[in-house]
Amino acid sequence: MRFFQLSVLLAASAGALPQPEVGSGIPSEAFQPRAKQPFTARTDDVGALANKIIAVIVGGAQDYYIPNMVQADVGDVVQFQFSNGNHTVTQSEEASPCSPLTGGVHSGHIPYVDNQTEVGTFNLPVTSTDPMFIYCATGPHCVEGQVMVINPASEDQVVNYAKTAQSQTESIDGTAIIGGTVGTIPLEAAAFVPAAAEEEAAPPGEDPAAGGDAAGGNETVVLSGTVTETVTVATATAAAAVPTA
Ligand SMILES: *[C@@H]1O[C@H](CO)[C@@H](O)[C@H](O)[C@H]1NC(C)=O
Ligand SMILES: *[C@@H]1O[C@H](CO)[C@@H](O)[C@H](O)[C@H]1NC(C)=O
Ligand SMILES: *[C@@H]1O[C@H](CO)[C@@H](O)[C@H](O)[C@H]1NC(C)=O
Ligand SMILES: [Cu+2]
Repeated sequence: MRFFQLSVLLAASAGALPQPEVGSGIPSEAFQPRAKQPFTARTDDVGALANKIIAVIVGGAQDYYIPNMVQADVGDVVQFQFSNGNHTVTQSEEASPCSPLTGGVHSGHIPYVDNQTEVGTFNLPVTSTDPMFIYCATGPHCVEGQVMVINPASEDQVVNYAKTAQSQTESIDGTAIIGGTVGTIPLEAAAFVPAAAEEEAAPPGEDPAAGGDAAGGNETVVLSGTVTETVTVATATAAAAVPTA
């Protein structure tokens, strides 16, 4: 009786195992990889391989990028969050700040004005660890030093790029949006606090005094003063473009 039960058990478990089809001619070794546990080994590496979202603040009380250098791995996304003013993320050559690189990244002009509850973003997927040189193509901002570097080879490279920018006599705008995705996030989710709302008298969202004439000339300075006018249009554009974010 006992022997009988044991035999039934053995037969049942043998039936549950994967059985090579004898008739198919596949050797039994072909089934060995199935017995391994691939998940154990991979768990350790997941942390190191995980992609990051790296926030960079654009504009605000001052016309700068914060931070102005980031280290990003391939697969990371640099999320530019646009604070006060009207700024861009535009790629240049290292030796030619303030001029768009042909085929390089460009976000278009993205504003933030007082009381805005949504923040415009530009999500830039990082596809290379080579240094990427970025400037703001609005008015004289680049010439005034609104530049940054993704994956700089050194801190000096960032300083030198900024100095080269400040020696330019003009800043050239980008054209089509390329290299990233325009979107919005709620202000509460942003990595910045907007500059205090300005009084009626002053043009909101921009500091006219900051315009200075460092090397910009008059045309560019006028552009930075226009920020107030087209608020509604640009906000609608950003909202409509929300696709993934
Ligand atoms: C922002 O809100 C304040 C307080 O309600 C108001 O005085 C100001 O005009 C608003 N600014 C804009 C640009 O809507
Ligand atoms: C800007 O224009 C004003 C008025 O025409 C002039 O006085 C000033 O010198 C100009 N500044 C520059 C940097 O060209
Ligand atoms: C932002 O600046 C660009 C270039 O100066 C200008 O064409 C655009 O109208 C501005 N947008 C807003 C909302 O001020
Ligand atoms: Cu700017």
